[in-house]
Amino acid sequence: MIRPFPKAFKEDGFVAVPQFCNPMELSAIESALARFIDLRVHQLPAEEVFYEDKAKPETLKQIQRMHEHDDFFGKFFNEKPKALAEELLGKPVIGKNLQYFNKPPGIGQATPAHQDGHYFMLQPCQAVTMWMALDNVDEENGCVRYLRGSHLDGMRPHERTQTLGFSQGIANFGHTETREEVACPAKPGDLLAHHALTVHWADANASPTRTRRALGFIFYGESAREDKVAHEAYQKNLADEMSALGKI
Ligand SMILES: O=C(O)CCC(=O)C(=O)O
Repeated sequence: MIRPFPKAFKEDGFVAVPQFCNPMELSAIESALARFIDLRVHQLPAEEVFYEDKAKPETLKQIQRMHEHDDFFGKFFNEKPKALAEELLGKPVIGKNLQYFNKPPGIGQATPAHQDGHYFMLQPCQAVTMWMALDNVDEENGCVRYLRGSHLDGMRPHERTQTLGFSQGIANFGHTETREEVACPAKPGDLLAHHALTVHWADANASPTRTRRALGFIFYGESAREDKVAHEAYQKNLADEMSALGKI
């Protein structure tokens, strides 16, 4: 039996929504994205744009806060994704981030296992992240993977990683996991949504030819309180470190 999305989200900590965007919506997103990459990316602060190799524009891997820099993405973010976030969390939400993710062919790195709530620093930890495929994403080019029900186990200890864009990963991940691992292949327009406590990760892009592009949408429950001081201090230290290493 197919469970309603909020029920699946509550029980599993994630839900797959096939064809969240139709071909017409996707085509509008692709045009806006191409325009954004062409015209806006070079104006953004270094800590909002990451490349696998910053000397090679074709290795663009992440853009942050696109909704703040572009009217199309600002409007889109606050329509369908926001409505779904409110349905899944069962409460009003605030849009926090619209991100672009890519894993360029052959060099796109793995995403370490993590819980988004560790980055968000919220009390209580009520937030939802959505991830919508723009390419065909499968096991070869690094589909998202979840531990089903892991949002029920609370926050796990994280430690520093050397992955640009995912600086924290779960310590000792994989040593004693008991929850079921679920790989989530997706087609363009398919969306995954997960709770901020759900453990997830993705492999590197092992395809020599295929990109692995996606948009991410992050919404916090309106009543969740952010530790802004700690969050900004962490982000600043990280940006200083990345800059000193020549990574951004
Ligand atoms: O694109 C990925 O590999 C991971 C994205 C992710 O971790 C997230 O959206 O929370």
